Amino acid sequence: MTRRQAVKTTALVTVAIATTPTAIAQFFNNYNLSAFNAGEIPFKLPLLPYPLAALEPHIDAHTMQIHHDEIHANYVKSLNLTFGRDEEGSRFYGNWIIKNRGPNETGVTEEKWLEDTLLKDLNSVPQTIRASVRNNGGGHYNHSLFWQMMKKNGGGEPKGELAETLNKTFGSYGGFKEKLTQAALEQSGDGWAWLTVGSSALKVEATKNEDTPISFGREVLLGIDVWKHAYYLKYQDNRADYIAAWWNLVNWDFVAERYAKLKS
Ligand code: MN3
Repeated sequence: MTRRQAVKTTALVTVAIATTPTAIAQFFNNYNLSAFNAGEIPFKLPLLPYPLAALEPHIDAHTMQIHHDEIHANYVKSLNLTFGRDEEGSRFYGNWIIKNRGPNETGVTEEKWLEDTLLKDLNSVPQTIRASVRNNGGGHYNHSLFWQMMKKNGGGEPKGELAETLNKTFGSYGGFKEKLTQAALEQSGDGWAWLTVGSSALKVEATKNEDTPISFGREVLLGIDVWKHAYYLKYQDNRADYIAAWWNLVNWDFVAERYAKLKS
């Protein structure tokens, strides 16, 4: 997907949400204005943990700028539009939201709520907003992790327990690398390839669009975005070169920490 197409698609999503005011109004007809502060932005775009140019030459600054500042930002914006809409500066939420979350009362962030409740149980999300939560919420979750899974001068091989488990599961680190590379190459169209952990230990898998493994009972350890917006400017249609370059960025410390936290 070219940048123009990506922007157009995102714009269509936004328009689709904004042009169904009746459905939104019906859904939010008992909204409680007092539950949220005026001007509050519930879901937030995280800052990149490094400058836009930090991942060069593997991923260029312009791609990062579009990817983070526009594409990820649009997921966040669309997600916020899904749960409420700006009306003269104030934002309102439906009773369902107020009943089913409690960030303001409990200190649980919107992002934690998205992860633990919405994405892990998409069927519990009202049908009116389920597709948006799946796409925009999945996009927000996936990208928030993706930025942290990379770093300047990353790459190499993992150490410690994660390395041992990778060896045990895939025969060797090389075996794992080949499997994830293959999954990333074979994902047709937009999507992601992942290393996940769950009851059946480590697994390499792929998802379409912004579907995220946590919606299918898995936890994410590492993932590569193979949407064209992630590489098209620099690599055009050569996804294989992008994937090969991406391995030089993997933040294994971050992945190992997640593994230690999630394996039990
Ligand atoms: Mn992306």
